[in-house]
Amino acid sequence: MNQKELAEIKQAILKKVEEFDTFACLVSDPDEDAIASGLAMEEVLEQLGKNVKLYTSYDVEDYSYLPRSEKYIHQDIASVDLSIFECLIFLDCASPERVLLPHARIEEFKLPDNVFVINIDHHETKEPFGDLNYISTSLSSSSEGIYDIFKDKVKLTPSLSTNLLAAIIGDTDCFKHTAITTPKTLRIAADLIENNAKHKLIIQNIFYSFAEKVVDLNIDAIKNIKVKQVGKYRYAYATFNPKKFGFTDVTRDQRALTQENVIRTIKGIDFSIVITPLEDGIIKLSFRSSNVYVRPIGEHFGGGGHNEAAGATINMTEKEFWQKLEKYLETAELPEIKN
Ligand SMILES: [Mn+2]
Repeated sequence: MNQKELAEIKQAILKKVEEFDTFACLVSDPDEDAIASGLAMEEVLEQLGKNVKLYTSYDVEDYSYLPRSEKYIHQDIASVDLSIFECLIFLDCASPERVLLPHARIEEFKLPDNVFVINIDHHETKEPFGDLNYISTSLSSSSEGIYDIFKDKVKLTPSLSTNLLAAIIGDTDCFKHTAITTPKTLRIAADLIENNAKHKLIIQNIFYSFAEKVVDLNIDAIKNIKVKQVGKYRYAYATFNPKKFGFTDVTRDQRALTQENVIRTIKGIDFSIVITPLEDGIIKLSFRSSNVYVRPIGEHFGGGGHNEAAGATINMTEKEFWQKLEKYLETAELPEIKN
């Protein structure tokens, strides 16, 4: 979407938000952007005098440092009656089933009729699912979308500023993802810090607060990193074993030590892959670019995301996945990253 379209959608969203009274905010599976954007959106609506409920299908205990984190209702969204709300606001979701638990994502998630859907996101999407979609891949985060739309309508309280900034720092990996860290993103961050966002609290909690068990989980994955060449592409990969360490799943933040700080640093690779086998034969895939875009790989496995960070949830064995990947890479043409 271009700037003119976004400006029009912004006005349309503001009008609809004014019109409705009851809202549910729904967020993607946990990362700083999803969780903190949900909290920011909830506060925006509360400041505007609306009735709002904020849901997550996941345990978000790791995000309890975020202001107002107690606002989350932890309930499997597949079991929430969404038809009682006038308006649903989806945050950070490339598709509606992103709000569900991984095993429920394989099937389509049907939204109730007669409920208005607003979608604020920054993932590449072929067919946006909302009635109004504020989506741009040039946004650092969904949080930046909330800031764009509502900044002039609400007060940037310390809690709102902190949540908006946590989401931006999370998704840019502290401004290291150059493709999404624009001058505008940096200006917004400056504005949020000027408005008393708790910068140190955010940095401490995102980057320097891993539980020992999470470090052990990462050490295990790091020990198994391998590098392989298939066709034109050289990639590094690792497998997480959540079960071995008493986890049922591994969040993006929990994977970060391996994914952002070790595997991605290997010189001469085009991209990296981290896989996480879950229960019931489900595997979560996560791809990160070094030299080529990985979104096409995510899409090949039924997922998607960003050009430089993509993922998918699949129902196949590890062996089947690696075979299918190699077959794909033998003839794949992945665009090079130019910036
Ligand atoms: Mn995001």
